[in-house]
This record gives sequence, C-alpha cells and structure tokens, in this order.
Amino acid sequence: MISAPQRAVTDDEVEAFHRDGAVLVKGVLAPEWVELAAQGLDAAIAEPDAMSADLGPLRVDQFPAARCSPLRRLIDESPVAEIVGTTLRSPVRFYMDQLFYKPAGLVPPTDWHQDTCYYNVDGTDLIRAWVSPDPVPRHLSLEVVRGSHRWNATYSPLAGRDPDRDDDARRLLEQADPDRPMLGPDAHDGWTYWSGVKDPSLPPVPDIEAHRDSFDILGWEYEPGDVLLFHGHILHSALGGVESAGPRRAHASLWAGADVVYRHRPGQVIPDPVDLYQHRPRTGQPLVDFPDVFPVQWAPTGHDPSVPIAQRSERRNNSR
Ligand SMILES: O=C(O)CCC(=O)C(=O)O
Repeated sequence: MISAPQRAVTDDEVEAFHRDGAVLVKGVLAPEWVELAAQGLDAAIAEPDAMSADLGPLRVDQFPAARCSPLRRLIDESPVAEIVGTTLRSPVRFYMDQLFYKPAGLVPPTDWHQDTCYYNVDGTDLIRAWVSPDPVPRHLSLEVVRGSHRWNATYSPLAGRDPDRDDDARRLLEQADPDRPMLGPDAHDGWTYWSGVKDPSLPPVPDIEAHRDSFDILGWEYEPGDVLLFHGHILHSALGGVESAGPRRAHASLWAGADVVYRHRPGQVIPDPVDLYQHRPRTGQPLVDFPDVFPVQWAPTGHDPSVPIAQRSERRNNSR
C-alpha cells in the first residue's frame, strides 16, 4: 500500500516538469518519510558498496534499496511513486536507485552529466526523484540546464575507460556482442565507475561550468519534505567547492513510464538490475515485457485492469 502525498501535485508543477525538464515539488513528503529516508541512508552509508571506489569523499552507491529495507519502503510505500506517475501522466515502474553522500566539510561538486546514457534504458518517460533528509541550500543545490531534456543529444558518461588510451578497454569494445550487456550480473559485486568502457561515438558533455552565462540554469533551495523531479535526459550537476557544516545525504530513484525500452549501450556504466539478466532483454524491448522485474508501482485512473499494480495507494482519489 502506498501513502498519498501531503498535497496533490499541481497542474502547474506537471507543466513545469514537461517544459523545463525539472521541478521542485515542495512539501509533499510527510515527516515520517523524511525520517525513513534518513534512517535508510544512514544504514546504507555505513555499508559502502564497491561501486564508489576511487570517488574520493563523494559516495555514489548503486541499487541501495536492494540492500536496505527502509529505502525499499520509500519505493514501495511512500508517495514518491504517485508523485512521479502523476507528473509523467503515466503508469510508473521503478528502474533503479542510487545514494549520493557528501560528508560535512568541503563539499565536492557533482559534474554536469545526463543520467540515461549510464543505463541500458531509453525513452521519453524517464524521471528521477531526488530526496534528501537534509536542507540543501541553493549553493549546494542540484542544477539543470532548463529544457536540455529535449535536446537531440546523448553525451558520453563521465565514467568508464577510454578505449583510445586503454588497450583492454578497446579490445572489450571491439569484441562486444551488441545483443548482450557490456556489464554482466557479476558487476553487481565488484563493479567500479572505471569498469565500463566509454563509447567513443558519443560527444563529451559541453563545458557548461566554464560558460554558465551561455546556459539557462535552474537551481533550488531544497528542504526536507520536498521532492526534486528531473528528466532522465536532462543535463544536471550539483554545486560544491564550499564548506558545509553538515553532511548532504540523498536518495535518487529512476522511474520508467509507458514508452521506456531496454537498450544495449556500448558505454554502459551501471549494470542492469540484477533480476533482469535472466530475461536476456533485446534492444527496443519495452520494460512492460518484464512485469516480474518492473511491476507497475502506481497508475492513473483508467489504467488497464489486466496489468496488476504492485502497490495500490491508500488515498482520497487517484485521479489525474
Ligand atoms: O546529488 C547529487 O550530487 C547528484 C545527483 C545526480 O546526479 C542524480 O541523481 O542523477
């Protein structure tokens, strides 16, 4: 059973998301969910995965909800599924999650990037829900280039080995089977950001930081209880380089709406969800084909009754 948000997402917020590619939805999570996020993040932060090796003080762990039940409850029971589904105007399936941890002190920035080029998924109905139990002032805030979710460009991920400089990486790329993922299920145990190989056909992310005035950059004052929504293709970053008295803990979940398909990417950085490997998905196959791995978590009124919803919402009404 999922809980209702403290208030409904407004039409203006939905419109802002589709127009700008991101929106801060203020005050939608009740304090119990903020507390659950804090508990879950603290538990997950205490047990780092291998995946954050070599990132210095920054931690970016993959699939933390698979190891940490409070974070899994955020996916299955909190209002986040309804908030993302209402905003996408689509039934939504949970794809994967990450945690971002920046300790107190000099906060490292998160460099500009898109998310979807890191994963074997593609589509327009891709949305990220970013939640923190900590206040995040504008100078540590996430930022996006407004409207860049609509640019017809996929940039190279920031991570991965460069096949022009690394012979092993080049061989891996040359021998890759286009019908199999570059990273296998074993990557869940010992993967690092440098296990994958960069796809040399993708252009580098433009140097937005050096030319901030040339881009339309949006950022926010985030408060616990807010949910920051941004599109999977949007260029985004987080400011840093300043001292913070407290840590910045964040949980970011990636959700797929109706049109999202699987896609083998030569430059895959994040392994596929572990239960997906057994299905041997093909490029172009809709995620809808894997209901056991990606059940519908929330759906608007009028949803096809033959497709079960994993968690029905305990609420006033589901309509939009
Ligand atoms: O929290 C951050 O610093 C970065 C978050 C991010 O890049 C993401 O959620 O995709």
